[in-house]
Parts: sequence; structure tokens; C-alpha cells
Amino acid sequence: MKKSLLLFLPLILFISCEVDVTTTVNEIEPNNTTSTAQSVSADGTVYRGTVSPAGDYDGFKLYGEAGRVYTFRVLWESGSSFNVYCQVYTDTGLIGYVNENGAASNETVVLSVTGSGNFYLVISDYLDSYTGGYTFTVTDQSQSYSGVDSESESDSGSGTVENGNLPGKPSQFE
Ligand SMILES: [Ca+2]
Ligand SMILES: [Ca+2]
Repeated sequence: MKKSLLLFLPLILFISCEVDVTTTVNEIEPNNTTSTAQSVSADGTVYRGTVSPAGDYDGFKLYGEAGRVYTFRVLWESGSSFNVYCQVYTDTGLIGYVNENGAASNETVVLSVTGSGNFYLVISDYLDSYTGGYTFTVTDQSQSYSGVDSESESDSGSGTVENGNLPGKPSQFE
């Protein structure tokens, strides 16, 4: 009896530790174009990157399914100097952008997908002049996630991007 308990104890401890671990994936440069954008999943994984040097563009590719609504929450890291600017592209070009909250703040992009395909979240500095770190998560509003707070926001502003929105400003991302 004692022997079997000792055998199982490490397994139980391992499982209980796994539940609270949040996966963090670092960006892989170069990622400044649609062809080099890093694939991401709408599973609550935390992605981390830096806009550096000045003028850096970081592209992340998500396969979006028609009828789904995806939320990108981009968190500005303390100590960064850049103004988080989020653009969303499809394979045919820019469909919209979000820059609601100014410098030193977070941004939320809500993407309503009307046609399945690749979508690219592109993170940069609004002026292409400043640098700094950020993290973001992608969630699918039809799913529930453990460990991801889908409601609370540290900023009130969020932007919505839908297929067909007009672009914001000319971009270096292509
Ligand atoms: Ca980068
Ligand atoms: Ca980059």
C-alpha cells in the first residue's frame, strides 16, 4: 500500500503543477513581412516580442475561421517608450488598424472574420521612432480559457477590425 502511494505521488504533483503554467513564446525575427510572420494560435498562449530597433514591424499569422470573433490583447511592457500600433492584414492587404490608447498603454483588437483565411497582426510603434517590449494573447470568443482573463481591461479603449475596413496609414509591412 505504501509503495503504490509513493509511486503515484510524484505523478499527482506533476499534474497539479501543469495546470497553472502559462506558456510564453518569444517572437522569432525576422517577422517583418507576411511571408516571415510567425504563426500564432488562439489558445491563450502568451507571445512576447520587442519593437526594436526603431521602425521594427512584428507580424503574427493567425488562420481565422469564418464566423469567429478573435481578440488580440496587446500589453505594453513597463519601461517601453513606444506607442502600440496594431494593424491587421489579410494575404491581399491591410484591412484595418487599432491605436486607441496613446503611448504607454495597451491595445485590444477585435477581429470579426467573415471569410476564412490568414490574418496578420502587425505590431509596431505608431511613429516608427520608439522601441520597447510587449506581450499579447489571442482568444476565440466562442471558446473559454482557463488562466486567461477575457473580460478585464486595464484600458477602456478597444478597436474592431472587420474584413473590408479602410486602412489607417501607409505601412512598411508587406
Ligand atoms: Ca521585433
Ligand atoms: Ca520584426
